[in-house]
Amino acid sequence: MSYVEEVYAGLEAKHAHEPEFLEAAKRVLESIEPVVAANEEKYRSVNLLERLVEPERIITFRVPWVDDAGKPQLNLGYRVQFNSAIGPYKGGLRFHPSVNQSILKFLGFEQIFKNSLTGLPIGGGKGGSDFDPKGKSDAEVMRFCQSFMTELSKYIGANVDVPAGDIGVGGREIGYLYGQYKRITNLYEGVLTGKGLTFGGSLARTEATGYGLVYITDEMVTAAGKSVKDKVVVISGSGNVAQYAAQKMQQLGGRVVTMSDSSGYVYDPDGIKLDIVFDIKQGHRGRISEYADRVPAAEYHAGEKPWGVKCDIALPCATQNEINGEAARTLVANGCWCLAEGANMPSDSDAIDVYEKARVEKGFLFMPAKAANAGGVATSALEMSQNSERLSWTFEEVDSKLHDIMVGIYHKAADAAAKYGHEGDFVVGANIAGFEKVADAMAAQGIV
Ligand code: NDP
Ligand code: 2IT
Repeated sequence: MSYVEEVYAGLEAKHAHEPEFLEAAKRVLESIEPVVAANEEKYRSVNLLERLVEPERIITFRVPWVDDAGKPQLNLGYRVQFNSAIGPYKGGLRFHPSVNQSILKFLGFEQIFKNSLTGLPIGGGKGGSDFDPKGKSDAEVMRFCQSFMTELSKYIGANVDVPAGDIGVGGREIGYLYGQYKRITNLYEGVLTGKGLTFGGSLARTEATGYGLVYITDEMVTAAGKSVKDKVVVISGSGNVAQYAAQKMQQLGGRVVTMSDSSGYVYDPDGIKLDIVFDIKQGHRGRISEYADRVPAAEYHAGEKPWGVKCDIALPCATQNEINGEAARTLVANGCWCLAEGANMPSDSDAIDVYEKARVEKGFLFMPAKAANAGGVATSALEMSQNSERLSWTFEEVDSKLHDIMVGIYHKAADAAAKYGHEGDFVVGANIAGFEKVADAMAAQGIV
């Protein structure tokens, strides 16, 4: 057994009940095999891989709160502080009924390499709760956030751990969480990112993940001698990432024809009208089905995902495992030649095997999440910099840095893949490029 296989076998035995985490760990460990083989003695001597796959700390706590009817409610809260070798823990908070330790460990593990790829000094973490903000009043969301932060505040800080948004956590939730942190600690510090612009938030953070996804997609497509202009683009999700991916894609001339939520997807052959999506989702937290009620040319497909729609480019921007092998085969058979992941781990292992086969056979372009959606956390790190120097940069300044970071990530992934004999395989390239910096820092800091 190779060192990588040994470590994975140990992980599987210890954490058999954590399928999402095992899936993410397996993919990374397989990818970094060539680097590990070249440095085996060095890594083994400090137990590097065994330490890499275990979080430094997991904090779990109960979150009691009272609903509008005066009834007591209880949720679970978590923070996975996975790896602080290259900087303070950094990563989002997810509020969704599906949240459990396996999902947060997979997200925290991916975050280590994603954050490393940005080139900025941020470690990996993730947190959240099985609380569902959907259908709750603002007052209920506020009371929940206050209770959640009352406990979380003991473990975070501007130089310790800096959470941000993710599914179910947007500007409203970050505002309530920040207010409670400040009230409890009496500190006005950049302890959360994605803050409102009037209290330390960064311009372009709202747009950053979606814009960054399109910047790296554009770079990859251009490097392959093609263009996104006039191409048909299928997007899943209609939340923060999906909305701004759609906006930037339209600005570059792509024709976005679908968006979705967990109830179904809409198809608009004339191109999605984003002012309507913004009104539905940002204006009144409505369902995407409303789009078809308002746009006569659009169709609504209840209970379905958009992967059967013919397209050139697919940008999954909803959640993990939303594309399986069958959906991936349908996409490729229908002529899709490029897929970049806005969501974290939206493609399951079978789907990734389909992309890899299509890459080898016909140059299919695939950019995995940890590279493709790194623009959000990169801009969070830019928000931390602005908070530290107590200054605010212009939209253009932040957007231009974001663009440079995404172009840089494309080249890091492409170069690392080529260096280890996997030219064009950005899964291997992103994992290796992300891993090398973290491994160096861990080895240098001793067995801690
Ligand atoms: P939002 O909460 O703003 O939007 C999530 C979207 O995905 C909604 O349309 C939601 O539909 C849909 N969705 C969520 N869960 C499911 C599900 N189980 N099945 C089908 N659809 C689902 O979240 P974000 O846009 O912020 O996040 C989307 C993805 O991007 C996540 O994977 C997240 O981890 C990733 N990401 C986010 C970053 C950020 O900066 N926000 C940064 C990097 C990655 P519904 O409303 O019906 O639930
Ligand atoms: O998955 C992610 O990278 C995020 N949800 C953003 C994390 C952050 O700290 O901005």
